[in-house]
Amino acid sequence: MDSSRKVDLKIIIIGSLGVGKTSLLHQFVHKTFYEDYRTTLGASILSKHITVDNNPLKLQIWDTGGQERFRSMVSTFYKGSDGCMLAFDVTDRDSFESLDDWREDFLEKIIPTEQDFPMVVLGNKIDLKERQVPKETASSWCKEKDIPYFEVSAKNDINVVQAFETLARQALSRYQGILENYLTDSIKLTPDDQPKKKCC
Ligand SMILES: Nc1nc2c(ncn2[C@@H]2O[C@H](COP(=O)(O)OP(=O)(O)OP(=O)(O)O)[C@@H](O)[C@H]2O)c(=O)[nH]1
Ligand SMILES: [Mg+2]
Repeated sequence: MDSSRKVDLKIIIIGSLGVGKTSLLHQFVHKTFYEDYRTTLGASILSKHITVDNNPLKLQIWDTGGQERFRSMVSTFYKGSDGCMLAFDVTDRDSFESLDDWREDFLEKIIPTEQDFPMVVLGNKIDLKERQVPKETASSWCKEKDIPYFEVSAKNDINVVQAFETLARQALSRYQGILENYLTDSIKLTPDDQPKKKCC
């Protein structure tokens, strides 16, 4: 691929209320963290330019609100995603238990459904002591589904960049695969395959 051409990738972050989705994105994009909580109403978009394996990328990152009342609205934003971050809070067992629903809902709504769609799981707030989800429990859930798992802290900036880069790498590789298939299909339409026009 031409390394000078910037690829645009749409990344979406989903997960239950208050798990730290907005904080993770702000830490990644602006290197800032706020203790106060302002819930995300619907969705908002941030962007960041990064380079992964010498490939310049523009990430368009969609932050979504975890409130139940936005659930159906949020799912309309899944379309066209190149990668998905599933976030939960390691101090909130319910947020981990609802990961299955978030994942299923996402895979159901992207068309066509791809079981190996680029995804990462983030277990956030590992800086807190009141853990309810052991690392082993989360990583075995992820292993079963073949999804990379990261224990992160938006507050202390632990593993946040690594998680984004892993997802971007997966999303880029899928994107390149789609592009290659598209080009191969175009090449198949050589003049020999065209119906010959009869000369009059
Ligand atoms: N200690 C600690 N607190 C965090 C961390 N990440 C987020 N928080 C706090 O958790 C609260 C919720 O964070 P948000 O980033 O707004 O959560 P959200 O998932 O975007 O919430 P919704 O938009 O309502 O779905 C805020 O008070 C944050 O300061 C973290 O890594 N450690
Ligand atoms: Mg938010």
